[in-house]
Amino acid sequence: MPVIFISDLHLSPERPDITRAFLVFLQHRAVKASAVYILGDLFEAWIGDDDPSELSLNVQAALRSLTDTGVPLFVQTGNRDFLLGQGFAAATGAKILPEQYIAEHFGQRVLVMHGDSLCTDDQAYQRFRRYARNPVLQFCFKCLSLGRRQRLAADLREKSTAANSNKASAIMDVNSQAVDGVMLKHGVTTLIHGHTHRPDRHQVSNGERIVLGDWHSLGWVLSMDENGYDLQSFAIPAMEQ
Ligand code: LP5
Ligand code: MN
Repeated sequence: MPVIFISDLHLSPERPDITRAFLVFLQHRAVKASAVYILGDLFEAWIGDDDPSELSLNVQAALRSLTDTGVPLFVQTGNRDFLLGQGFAAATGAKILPEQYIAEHFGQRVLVMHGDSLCTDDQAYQRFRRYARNPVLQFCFKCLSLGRRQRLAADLREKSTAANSNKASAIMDVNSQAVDGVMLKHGVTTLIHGHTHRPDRHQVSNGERIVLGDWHSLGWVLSMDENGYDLQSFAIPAMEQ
């Protein structure tokens, strides 16, 4: 049975088609996997494990159904859902992984990451990242009401979209020295990440860098088995009006 890697679904109430495609994927595909890895940005914005929204509860229930069938589920956080925590892990049965994690399957060691920390040319983002990952700030944020957290998250999303429209595309991609450095540090020849929304397979100095795609009009899945990797996409059907 294959191991499956996905990332950047950006689930939100505005895109019920993607949520539906994900629930179908869990029921028909993920249940046949020997492990499922979600490498960050499962959600468009996660404001805390206490969010009682329909989307949050439905997705957590679906992930719990998956882990109840015995499929191990591993989740990394991304730059949109870095507040996913132990409440989410307890509700879903998922194991939350550190930012850099070595997955071992079929006799291979592979480094998995969300990928945002590799975008070192994007200095404005790296500054924001350090700020947003500050535990004291996160604690203060989680003390706010759900409504205020939602408004702050929406404000951050707006600022991010505006900032991105002024950034060169190359700046928002991974830095090749950062890639080489992290692969050397872990002694791996394969790195799998998401975040950049540029699905592809690249030969790099130390082996291969496989980039997962974001789910938009297409969904992306990387399947690994004893024969290697297969990066696949599929169409996400539109909702009937
Ligand atoms: O996300 P995306 O694709 O638009 O762009 C990312 C980088 N942007 C971000 C910001 C997120 O989108 C915000 C999501 C917040 C949801 C969770 C809320 C929890 C908040 C908890 C706070 C403790 O990640 C973007 C990159 C791009 O990827 C490509 O890599 O370029 O980086 C930026 O846009 C950063 C900007 O350059 C600067 C951001 C300005 C905001 C500063 C306001 C600070 C006020 C903070 C108040 C809490
Ligand atoms: Mn991301």
